[in-house]
Amino acid sequence: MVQELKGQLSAGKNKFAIVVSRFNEFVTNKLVDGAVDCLQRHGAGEDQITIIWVPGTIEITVVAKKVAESGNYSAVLCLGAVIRGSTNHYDYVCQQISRGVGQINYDTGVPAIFGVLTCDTIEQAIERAGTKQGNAGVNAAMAAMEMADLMGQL
Ligand code: INI
Repeated sequence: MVQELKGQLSAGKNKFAIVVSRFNEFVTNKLVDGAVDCLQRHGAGEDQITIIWVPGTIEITVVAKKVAESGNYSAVLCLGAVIRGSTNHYDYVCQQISRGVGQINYDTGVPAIFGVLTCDTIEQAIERAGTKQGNAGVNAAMAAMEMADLMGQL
């Protein structure tokens, strides 16, 4: 019989850290609200969720890596909002965060979830922070629960 593994969409006894950027806080606040609400609806108690604020998206990875290495969390949600401006700064921030989050996964073996919006306009970001296109914080929370549970089965 073929063995098939799938993570449960449940918080279980897992602990989740949310590392979130204050830059574009009007958007990232909504991502945190969505993530926390989703985790709690799937059984997480307050003691299972830790929210850590950092100045900007660039600062997420150093903190998320330390959190992952601590061994105290089953998954780390990285939440931020990068919105294109009139210079190419956006490209550098996007490059750093996508590479950094990937690296945390490889280096620590703790699932680091990429919940960073990378948008051309503020409207696109708002659409993905609890309006037309859902909430990227909710998606990140679901991925975190599924991965935390799956990693426990391996
Ligand atoms: N940080 C963000 O989280 N989002 C952005 O849109 C953004 N832009 O475009 O500048 C941004 N920049 C700040 C960056 O993350 C660092 O905090 C800063 O460079 C200091 O290291």
